[in-house]
Amino acid sequence: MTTYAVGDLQGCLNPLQCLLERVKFDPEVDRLWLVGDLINRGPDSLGTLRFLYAMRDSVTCVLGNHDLHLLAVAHNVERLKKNDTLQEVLDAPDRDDLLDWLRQQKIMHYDAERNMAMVHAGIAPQWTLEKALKRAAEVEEVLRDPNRLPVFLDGMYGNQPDCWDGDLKGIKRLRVITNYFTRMRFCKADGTLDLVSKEGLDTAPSGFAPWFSHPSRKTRDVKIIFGHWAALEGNCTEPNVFALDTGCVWGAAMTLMNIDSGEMHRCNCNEDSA
Ligand SMILES: [Mn+2]
Repeated sequence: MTTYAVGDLQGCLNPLQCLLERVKFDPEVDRLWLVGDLINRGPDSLGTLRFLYAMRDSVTCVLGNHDLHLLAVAHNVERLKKNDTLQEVLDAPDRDDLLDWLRQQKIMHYDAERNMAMVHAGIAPQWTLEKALKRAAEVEEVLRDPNRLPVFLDGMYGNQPDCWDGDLKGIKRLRVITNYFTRMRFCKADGTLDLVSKEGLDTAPSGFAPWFSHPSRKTRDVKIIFGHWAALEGNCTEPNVFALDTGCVWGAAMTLMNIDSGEMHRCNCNEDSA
């Protein structure tokens, strides 16, 4: 049994299948971890979801901002944006199966045996592993509760509050937790978020740095796999932190990592992007 992790798919099914074939992935025995943003912007969001759903027993997945956006649109609390390529999912006869599966996925995954965590964007630097798992579980619980889900999806958008505070309650609390796990790139050592800057490393406002680079970060002893930040191009010099989004949907490449050996595979997928 081998466990692999793959970067943001964003509806790029062909490169995913190309990578799985290359490592002779066998869903009967191997496992696939996904850093989220399974869909949107790319050519085949529906095909990607169906492919993963069919092999769901072999999949471990955390949700990204695009996945949450799809859930919000499906619950009519948000409208499709100009560049969204999600209509085919919304119109699909099996959409309820796919969307129900999606909202059962995690916000943060932790494998104790490997001391390895997986999140879409990052982990707030001021949170220990235990705190981060508890905060993620708060959002996971709401996603699984059909009665609370629409209110959460409706209220999750926004850049405020821009810092965690244990006294936060209700939707503000869930919003800032969601922003750390699914949207964060730059923050201050105390966890204050900057959600406005563009992706480039040179765009950080003064006092802000990539979430993983703060020396006081409390998860430095945990291996962390993340996606979301294509501009890093997979280059993260921080020990034990692995950036897997290599911008497949933008015409670059998709990255698959053997999480035990560290071996990386890339599929260049220019020809597959519509
Ligand atoms: Mn993302």
